Amino acid sequence: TRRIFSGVQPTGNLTLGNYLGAVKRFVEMQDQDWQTIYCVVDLHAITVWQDPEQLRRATRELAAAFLACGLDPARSILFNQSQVPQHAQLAWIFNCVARLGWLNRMTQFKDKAGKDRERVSTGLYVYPNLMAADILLYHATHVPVGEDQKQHVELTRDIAAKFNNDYGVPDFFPMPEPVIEGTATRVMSLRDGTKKMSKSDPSDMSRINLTDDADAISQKIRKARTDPEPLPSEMDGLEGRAEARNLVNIYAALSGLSPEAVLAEHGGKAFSEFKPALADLTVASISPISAKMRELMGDVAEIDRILGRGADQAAEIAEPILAKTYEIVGMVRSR
Ligand code: AQP
Repeated sequence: TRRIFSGVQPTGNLTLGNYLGAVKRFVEMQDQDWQTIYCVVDLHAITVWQDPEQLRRATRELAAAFLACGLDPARSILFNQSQVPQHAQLAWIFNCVARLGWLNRMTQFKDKAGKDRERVSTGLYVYPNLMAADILLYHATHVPVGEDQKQHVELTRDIAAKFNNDYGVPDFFPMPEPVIEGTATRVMSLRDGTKKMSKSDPSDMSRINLTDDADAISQKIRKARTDPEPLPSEMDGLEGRAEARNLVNIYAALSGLSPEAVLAEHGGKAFSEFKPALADLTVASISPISAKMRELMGDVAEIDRILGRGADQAAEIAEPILAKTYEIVGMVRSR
């Protein structure tokens, strides 16, 4: 079987980027021929400071977002990472497999650490090793992610290959493939077409949150940065126009049309005309999800039950794989 694993950090409001690039696609995959395992990666979240109360809320809210987007706990495993301790256990082994030089090349660390590298947590640095553990703990074969995570999946393959080679177990860990598909693998900031839309961008105007109401969404799209030219009718007319391309891609992803088809329909229009159409489409796509999320958040105990059941199912797969890993490495297991 093809087994999918992917995770999302409970670090605050989910953005349209997380939705289109990740959650929406994850849910679509449960309808195909995959075993799907999705994780709210709370251990990853604390690589940067999280207020404990906020973290608890964000964890449940992210689970609610998955459910609101159509994730079915009968067909997919949904759980939060810290309830399956094998993630942290395998990550330690991988801390001893991955090389410092590999981690030094991770662009996300460079971006997130910024200039003040001496002061970031060591967890932020070894984050990719924990991500490798998340994936390999289930012998997952496919990892749906946005563009920004491609390098981390490649590192996961390097770790798997080195482990298999060092311990002489050629096929123990599979080489997982990143699955980066669709028109919204990299949704950009509404304020700067060269930066990705991100939960942690200091400007709320740069992103659309799944919890934004219709007015906020319309205002953010109206104020989104664009150039003064009308939309082109063909794709090559988007060359060098990052902001215009981004809005077209968002429209395409939300409508299920190709970007070409969006341009065929809207080419020649000024942004003053295209933006309201995009805002209407965004509101129509997002408001049922946020309404459902609010409803689900009214019964936190039920969300916790779903996460707990998911953790039990996940641990059932993970435990034998971790036990085998310990055995391969040479850990004595006497009880
Ligand atoms: N802008 C984006 N476009 C498409 N996909 C995106 N993803 C994130 N941003 C975009 C995808 O969402 C999944 C979950 O991401 P994450 O929460 O684990 O962390 P991230 O990639 O670091 O996302 P953020 O929103 O930028 O969070 P912060 O600000 O906390 O770092 C991943 O599959 C990712 O590719």
